[in-house]
Amino acid sequence: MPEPIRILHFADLHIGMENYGRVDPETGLNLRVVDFLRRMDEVVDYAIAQEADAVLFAGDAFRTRTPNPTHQREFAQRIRRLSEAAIPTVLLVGNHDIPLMEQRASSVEIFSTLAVPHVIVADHPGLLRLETRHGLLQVATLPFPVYQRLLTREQYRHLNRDALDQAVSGALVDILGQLGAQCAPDIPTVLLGHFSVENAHWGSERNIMVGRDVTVPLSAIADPTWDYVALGHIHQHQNLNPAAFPPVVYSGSLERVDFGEEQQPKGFCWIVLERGRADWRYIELPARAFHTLRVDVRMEPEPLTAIRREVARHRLEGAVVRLIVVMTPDQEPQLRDAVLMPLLEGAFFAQINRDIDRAARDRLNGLDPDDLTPEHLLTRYLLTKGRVEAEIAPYLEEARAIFEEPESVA
Ligand SMILES: [Mn+2]
Repeated sequence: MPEPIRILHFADLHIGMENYGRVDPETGLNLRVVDFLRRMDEVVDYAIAQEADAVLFAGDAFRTRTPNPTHQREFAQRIRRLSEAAIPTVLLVGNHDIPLMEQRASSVEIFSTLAVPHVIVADHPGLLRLETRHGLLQVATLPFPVYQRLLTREQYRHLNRDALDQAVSGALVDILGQLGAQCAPDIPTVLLGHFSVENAHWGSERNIMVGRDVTVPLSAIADPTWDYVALGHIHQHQNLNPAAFPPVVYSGSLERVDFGEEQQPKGFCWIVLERGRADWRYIELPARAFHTLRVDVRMEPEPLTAIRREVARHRLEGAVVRLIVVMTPDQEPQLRDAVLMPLLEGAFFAQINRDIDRAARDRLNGLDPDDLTPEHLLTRYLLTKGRVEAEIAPYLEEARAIFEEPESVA
């Protein structure tokens, strides 16, 4: 019997996320970037200490497709540690890594250009055979789908958006079939992908996604051709095939990007793999905590006491904190930042949002927001931000695709 292969699967690093941070004078780096890099250190430490046979990164290394040289250096230093430990490491290309023009380089292509030992960049669909310390491992790679590459010019020009999504989804299913057919049947096999799977639970990031995002049906990937499906793209960790084989797993991101991820654990996956069998577990990392404190003081004779009470219920030390206070216009003068901020002392980052009773309805000219469609609300919002009607159409067009999404569970 061959010994099983031990694999570390992680995804969605997004180095360069700086919101809620500030510059650290010692390193010159934004402290939130330092958080993300610490998590990557923990991943690399774990892989080396546990003698991983392979590391599979499921895409989105940086926040943007043009990361700055400092962020590139920090990422490369950590990949170098895996390379020096002779751990085969696959870097899959996610949507945040893809150049706008096909001829240009992805943000991780430099590793293949320099032929960094043991590091493989996967920027197109394909089948890798990795020689690990515990034998061969097959890795089928499916990076983020680029419409222009998967469709013919004719299709791309003439199909409407729903038909386009259908066509791309169909193309991906075809590619999955072809990759599966190339696999040797007796070798442990992983599918490594960066895309959305039907019925996956989204956190808030769906709201900030722009552009197209095709969805692959779960039935197309929950196939025993694969012993484990390692996914990236959605930041919330989840197994989409919990009752059956193989596991279809989003490892999720390593750090919280915003308050939408407040409730999500953050970490990576460790898999002990044999042909026909995957024992895997989720390893949680000490990501920085996010806390939303919401206090409605409109009926409170002593609003400050009510706020103090809510603050005392949370551990704010080192956390990113937002305090939302629902108040009346009369209460506003006694609840200024100078009064509230000291209550949040010890937080890593604190922000105060005042939700003043009158404001929302005034901007809506007396209309009840509950009676308005999302399109109406977005239009009103853009108008109050000084946009003219003609500029609003493209926003609505993009937003409609989001509004039409079925209610997300997360
Ligand atoms: Mn992504």
